[in-house]
Parts: sequence; structure tokens; C-alpha cells
Amino acid sequence: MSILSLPEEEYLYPGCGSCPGCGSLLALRHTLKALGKKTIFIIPAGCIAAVTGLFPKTPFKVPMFETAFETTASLASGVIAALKMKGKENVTVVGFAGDGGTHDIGIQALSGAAEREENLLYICYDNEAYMNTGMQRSGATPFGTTTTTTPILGKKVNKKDLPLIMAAHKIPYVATACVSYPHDLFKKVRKAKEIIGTRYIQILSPCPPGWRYNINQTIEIGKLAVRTGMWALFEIENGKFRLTGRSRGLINPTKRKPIQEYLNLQGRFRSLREKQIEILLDQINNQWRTYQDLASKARALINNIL
Ligand SMILES: Cc1ncc(C[n+]2csc(CCOP(=O)(O)OP(=O)(O)O)c2C)c(N)n1
Ligand code: SF4
Ligand SMILES: [Mg+2]
Repeated sequence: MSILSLPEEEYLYPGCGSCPGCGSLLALRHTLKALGKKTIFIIPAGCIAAVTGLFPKTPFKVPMFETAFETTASLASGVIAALKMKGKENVTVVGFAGDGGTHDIGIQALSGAAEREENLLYICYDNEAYMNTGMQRSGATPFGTTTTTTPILGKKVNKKDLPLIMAAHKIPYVATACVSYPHDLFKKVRKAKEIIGTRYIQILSPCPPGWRYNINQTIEIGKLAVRTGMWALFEIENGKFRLTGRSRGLINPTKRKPIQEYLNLQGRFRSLREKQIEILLDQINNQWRTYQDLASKARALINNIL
């Protein structure tokens, strides 16, 4: 699949108010291409709401509800119920929320929706901090990151593992993606569109002012996140874990690029010392051991079925 094979149709008019090089807007654009016209978006407070929802103007070509910070999944549940009452069941309802709106304030409504098995596609565009309000740390901010609320020596605790928390809800589809790999992202959103039940996708979305890098480096930074193992591309379909795209073959740590290649390009990691880099690397290696276990369990399950 080449970049040219993505649909040409755009579902956003030009003229959004995002910063140049915004990864989150790219996540939205590719998601829209994969979902098409029959889609209703629910978007809470955050950068994407701010850059697409300044009343009375919007770049959206499909219906979009802007909602309170904590209510993405509950408002979406109401929209799903209303569509059902009207007999309109071939519309995709998608919650599109930032990492703060998902990992922190929105997790209760999201967990409730997953437990009720709502027919909801929930996408978290993960720029790893509260960007819209001035780059405060969120539950998704990685260890060691300098933000406006972790100004000295960076964040002291690890990134919350929301994809695996959502997988523990035993929903039919969980996936991760990154805007630097648009085909992988597109295929996952297309697949999720066809699945019934709660589906969760988390898209790593670099942010130039928040991560402190040049606006022309968004794609490169996303690629380095994947190639160094800081971010893994995978999907969990009906409980079966599978690494996808560039992340396949990275279980062996020697195949990953040195983490410094990723950290050194970004001002948000400027306060990291040797000792902290070692801690971060340990955390990444542990995370990959978890992926290795999940992948071997999935293989054993498939072998048993065959
Ligand atoms: C209940 C509530 N608390 C705080 C806010 C202020 N607020 C608006 S957007 C935002 C940050 C959103 O962060 P995230 O969800 O990560 O999205 P991003 O801005 O990074 O795109 C905050 C704290 C709010 N709107 N409502
Ligand atoms: S602050 Fe970051 S996420 Fe927000 S519009 Fe700018 S680039 Fe996008
Ligand atoms: Mg954010």
C-alpha cells in the first residue's frame, strides 16, 4: 500500500487553527479518510476541539459534537441509543479524545461504555500531555518528560498503559498506531469500523511545541518512537495480540534503535540524566517482555485451535 493509495477524499475543509506540524490533526485526517461520510464525531475539550470547533465555523464535513472534558464516552453512548431508536444503525459513532481526556478525566465514562459493550469506536490521539492548556503532564506522559507541571527532572512515574487496560475489559478490538505510519493507522481504523462492540485505538501524535522540536520533524519523530521501541504498533483482536508494521521484529532489543536518537531530538527530554535514561530503558524492555508474552500466548492459542 502506498501513500497514494489512501482515499483522496478529505472530510475536513482546509483552514483549521492548529499549529504547523500538528500530529493530532493528522491523526484526525487519516481517521476521517478511513471512516468516511456516515460518521458522527464526539470530541471533548482539548486541542482538536479548539482547532476544529470555534463556533460558528468548523472544518468538519461530517457531524461533530463538542462535549465536556469527561463526557466523550457517555455522550457517545447517548448518541448510539438515539440512533438505535431512530433505526439508523449503519452510522459509526466515534469518540475522538486527547490523552488527558482519556487516561485521566475520561477513563470512568470509557470504562463504563466498554463494560456495557456499547457499539462505540473510541480513538485517543495521544500527544502525551495536556497541550491545549499549556503542556501539563497527563497520565500518558512518559517517565522523565519535562512539562509545565514537571519542570524539575521531569515526570517521576511511568506512562499509564491504557491499551492493555482497555484490553482487560475484553472488548473485541484494541490497537495502537502512529501518525508516521498512515497505512497501518488507516487499516486499523477501517478494521475497527466493521467490528461491532467497543473498540479502542490509541494513536501516537507528536506535537512540535509540546515536545519541543522543529515543525518539519513530526513524521521523523513518530518513526523514531516506533523504531526505538518507545511506542509499539500492535492490535489485540478478540484477545489475540499481534505486533504490526514496523514493530514486528523489534522484540529482540538489539533490533531497536538507541533510545537517545529519539530523546535527543526533543527539548521535553532535556533534563534526563544517564541514570534516568537507564530507568526509562528498563521500563521499555519490561514493556516489550509483556508484548513478547502476549504474542506467545496468542501463538499458542492459534496452534491449539489448528
Ligand atoms: C472539567 C474540566 N477540567 C479542565 C478543563 C480544561 N481543559 C481543557 S482542554 C484541557 C487539556 C486537554 O488535554 P488532552 O485531553 O490531552 O488534549 P490535548 O489538549 O492535548 O489535545 C484541559 C485541562 C476542562 N475543559 N474541563
Ligand atoms: S499544541 Fe500540539 S496538539 Fe495542540 S494544536 Fe499545537 S501541535 Fe497540535
Ligand atoms: Mg494531550
